[in-house]
Amino acid sequence: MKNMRIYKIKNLLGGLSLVSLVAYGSVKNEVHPNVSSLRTPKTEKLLASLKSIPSKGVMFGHHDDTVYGIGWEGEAGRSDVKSVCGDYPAVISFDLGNLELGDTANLDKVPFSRIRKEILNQYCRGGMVSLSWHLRNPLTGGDAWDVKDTTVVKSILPGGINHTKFLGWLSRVASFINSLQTSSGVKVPVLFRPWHEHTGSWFWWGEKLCTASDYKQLWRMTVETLRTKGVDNALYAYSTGDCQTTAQYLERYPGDDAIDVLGFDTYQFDRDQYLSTMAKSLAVLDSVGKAHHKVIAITETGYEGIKDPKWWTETLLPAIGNYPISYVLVWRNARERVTHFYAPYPGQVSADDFMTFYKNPRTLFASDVDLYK
Ligand code: BMA
Repeated sequence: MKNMRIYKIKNLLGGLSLVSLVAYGSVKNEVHPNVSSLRTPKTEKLLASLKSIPSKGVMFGHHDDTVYGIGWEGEAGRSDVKSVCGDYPAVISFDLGNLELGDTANLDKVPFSRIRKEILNQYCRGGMVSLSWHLRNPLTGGDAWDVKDTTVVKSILPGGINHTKFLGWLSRVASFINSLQTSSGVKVPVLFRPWHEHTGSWFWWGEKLCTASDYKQLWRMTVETLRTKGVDNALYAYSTGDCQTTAQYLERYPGDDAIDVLGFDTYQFDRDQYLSTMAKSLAVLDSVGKAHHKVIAITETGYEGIKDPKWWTETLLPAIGNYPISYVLVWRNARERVTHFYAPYPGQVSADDFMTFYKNPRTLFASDVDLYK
């Protein structure tokens, strides 16, 4: 039922499972041996809420939802999803790409000041924000998709020629996440999802671009550095591309002490292929999630241009089935690339079906959740 608020009554400070993160480099370090100092109470509440969400339903998410859409940009309060169903997504994601350079806007030309404001707005709605990071290539100066050189990850690890430079990049990320505060000084929790789709080889941190050990070290260095810089309002998501087996899923997993949410990214190109990939990937994700006691999510998905009028109820919902995923997030409605959209807008062929999807008691939007109470 829509507009049903979800209240959390758990003792959210109990049962912390996080242990201190061990070394990422050659020297063993222990960061914050006192686990309760790693995350703020609100961040712990978010994690507890994410764990309990699957008993209520699946949160719907959309990338860049409130910053632009089809035929508009930057209007306060606007959202293509809201224009269609009257409610905001329960999860909104934004990208930090180019923040590392000290730029004022991200790689998709969204000002970071606006992103900060929208993160606060989503927090006030009781919803969640996830942050991806399509960062530049620190060795070549190219973008995240510059995969010409296979030594990039090595170059930013301890001892590498770009290690110091990369720590500076992480400092900017830390400052941004630390700056997410309400007017009363409460730090706003976010789900940070860097180094995604690493089972493919289209980003410089991808499978064929670094060893499993280097990739794990990259993750641990990232989490440990952010924690050292005072980031206590982040949860961390590990998201592969499609995955066929548990072994493949876990090959580069940095460890339970570094990760809070497990997910994967997969898109529809062909419907049959999508349904079978979703079935395999969800079965793997579900079993790894249970074995590692982690929240699971479909961290990115969608059908570019949503050419199927019934995609939401006849493809996406059946694909998710009864798996206990906390959220499913579709990618952005680009205002600068005509067919590059993944959520409906008024008049789009799947808009009516999206309303049916919205009304389904299992789908949760912003007004259905209150993740920090
Ligand atoms: C990709 C596309 C790009 C975009 C990038 C980062 O999937 O949407 O146009 O720049 O994500 O948001």
